[in-house]
Amino acid sequence: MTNLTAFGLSDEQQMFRETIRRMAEEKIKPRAAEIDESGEFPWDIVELFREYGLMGVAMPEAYGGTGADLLTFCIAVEEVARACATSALIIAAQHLGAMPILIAGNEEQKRRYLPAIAQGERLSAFGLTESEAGSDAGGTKTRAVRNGDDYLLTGSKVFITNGGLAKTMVVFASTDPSKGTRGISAFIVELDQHGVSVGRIEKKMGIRGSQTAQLLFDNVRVSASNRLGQEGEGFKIAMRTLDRTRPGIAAQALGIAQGALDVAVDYLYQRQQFGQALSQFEGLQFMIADMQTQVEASRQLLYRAAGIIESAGFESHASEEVTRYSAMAKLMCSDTAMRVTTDAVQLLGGYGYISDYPVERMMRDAKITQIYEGTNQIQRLVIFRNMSHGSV
Ligand code: COS
Repeated sequence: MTNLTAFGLSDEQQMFRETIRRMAEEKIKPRAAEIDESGEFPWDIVELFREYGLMGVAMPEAYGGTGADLLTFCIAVEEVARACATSALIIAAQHLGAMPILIAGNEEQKRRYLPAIAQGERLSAFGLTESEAGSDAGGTKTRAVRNGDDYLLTGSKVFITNGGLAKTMVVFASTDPSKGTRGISAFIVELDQHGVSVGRIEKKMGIRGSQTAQLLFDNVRVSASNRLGQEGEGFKIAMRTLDRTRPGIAAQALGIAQGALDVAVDYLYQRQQFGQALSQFEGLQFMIADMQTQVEASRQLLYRAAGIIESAGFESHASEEVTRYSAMAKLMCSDTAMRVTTDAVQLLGGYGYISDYPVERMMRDAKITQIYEGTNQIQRLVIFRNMSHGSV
């Protein structure tokens, strides 16, 4: 029988957590402020993750990954985010870029594209969002027009994580605009080819070491053999992808929250005011108690979501439970991250507001988790739509 330890983890998952925590503490935490300050993508961290097998942590061994489960992936993202949210996003974004291929690719497509992503030789990206198609992802205007054995892709995608760095991207484009969401198709696109260019690179509030860019497609030739599934299946592939990747954002948010809580607790024991440590003041103790409770409740919901999604597998069709839990975990963990980091800044007072301490960075980093991979308003809509009467 599996021996479950802290948080209901197996011995193996617990050991994995300790390994990643140590790595993050020793090798990533000392880089976090610098990555934020410079806004430069940390290629050294990609190399570190390759060493630890983290670029394809939840991808099957058959395609070059380590074959771990979704909960193990979440633990990796959480532990890294506790030290540096930008670094954690590298793992989550790689998972997002690979997921449409994992869930909808044929054997040939998986063997051709996944190993380089899983091994971290190529960064990947997910091309859904457009300037007029954000929450309304079905409003995709990028067109894919059939041309013999190929398609010609024209349009643009915005807010693309790893934009300008990734070499492989799944692009969602309309093959039949008259059919709305049922006219969207998904294509694996190699980005180092004629017709692809990088537009604006965004200046962001947080996750500043991650590169977010606009990508432009001008009659980009993509072989029909690079289409994922059938024409018109793209929107559902995108939704099923997000069902499986939102827990990664939840894990990132949870790690940020835990990191901020750690700093706040340490500070409370060290800082003296009115002749005693701040930890002696009941009002501040109550704040910490609330933060701890929110973090732990979020963790339990995320771990449960990871278990449910893992049992559904990559290829399962729409499942209300999977969709609902994924959205609930993302909603709760990111709202917790925002609350906890804001309170951590408050607890550190003036020191919380300056960059000598990491909590102001954590508060800036937390904000994006309420926005990307679907705003929390969209998560609430998704949760409600996927509740059967009496669902528990
Ligand atoms: N799994 C499988 N199929 C799904 C699904 C899911 N999770 N969610 C929706 N679908 C299917 C629906 O069943 C429907 O199928 P039919 O055409 O056969 O009826 C189709 O997809 C369209 O669904 P729906 O009518 O719900 O689409 P909407 O246009 O109302 O949009 C939301 C649904 C708002 C949920 C969707 O656009 C969304 O998730 N938006 C946020 C996008 C996002 O997260 N962007 C971030 C990008 S990554 S940074």
